[in-house]
Amino acid sequence: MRGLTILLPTLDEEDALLGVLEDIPVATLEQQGWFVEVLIVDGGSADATVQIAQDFGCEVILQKAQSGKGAGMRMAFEKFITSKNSALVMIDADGTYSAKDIPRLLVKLKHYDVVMGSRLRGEISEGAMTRLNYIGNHLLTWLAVSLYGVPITDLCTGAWAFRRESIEQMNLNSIRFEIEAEMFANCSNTGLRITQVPIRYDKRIGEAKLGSVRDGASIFRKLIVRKYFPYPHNDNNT
Ligand SMILES: Nc1nc2c(ncn2[C@@H]2O[C@H](COP(=O)(O)OP(=O)(O)OP(=O)(O)O)[C@@H](O)[C@H]2O)c(=O)[nH]1
Ligand SMILES: [Mg+2]
Repeated sequence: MRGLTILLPTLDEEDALLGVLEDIPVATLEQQGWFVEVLIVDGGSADATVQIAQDFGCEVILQKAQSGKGAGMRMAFEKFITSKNSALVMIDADGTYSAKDIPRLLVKLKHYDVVMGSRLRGEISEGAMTRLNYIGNHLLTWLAVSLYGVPITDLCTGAWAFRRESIEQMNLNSIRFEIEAEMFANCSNTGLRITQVPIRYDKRIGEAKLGSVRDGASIFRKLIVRKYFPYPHNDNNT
């Protein structure tokens, strides 16, 4: 059996988290040869999120120094590297993604280094994505494809699968929701084999933390910056 880390970033997801955890198809994953470990990185929830995660038996990382999904993912990647696990799947913990899609992502990972779940090629249920976010997601994806030449269909997806080596080579400095753009830029710049599978996208449970305009602008900026400066400069956030 090979080790699989399922990584869930959380911030005040007490209404959604348990459903996501219960949906993880452990038996199917074991049949595929995976031993499953769930890792939660929490950005400072003020609700029962952390308690729910601990009661379920998940390992929990608390972001004490800096909040933000990007900062959390980077902490979790460092933790993953200290494990012996062979692959990592991340999905948002807000009930928008289905953990039942994880085995399909992993099947593709046999032949690729990175697998992205595409909402825009999959099924978006009614009310799950605002019109503004729908247009923004298409524009940012188009920009990413134009700059990096890798034919993806959904840059800002929150569902990804990585081989261990893909995480090991990751060099990132994102703090908030520009993390997905930076992961894509990094994997493209280093020539990793990236593919995608269509996935379902449902209406969020609980409140969104992403601000469409503010975060859309920093995703745009990150795509441009990483095209010309492929690696982070530590003294500032470029
Ligand atoms: N660790 C950590 N996770 C966070 C933080 N902020 C948000 N998240 C989680 O990151 C995931 C994505 O956040 P959302 O608020 O759903 O943002 P989004 O999915 O891009 O936007 P919506 O489409 O509006 O839901 C969710 O599981 C959040 O709980 C944070 O500061 N730290
Ligand atoms: Mg969401």
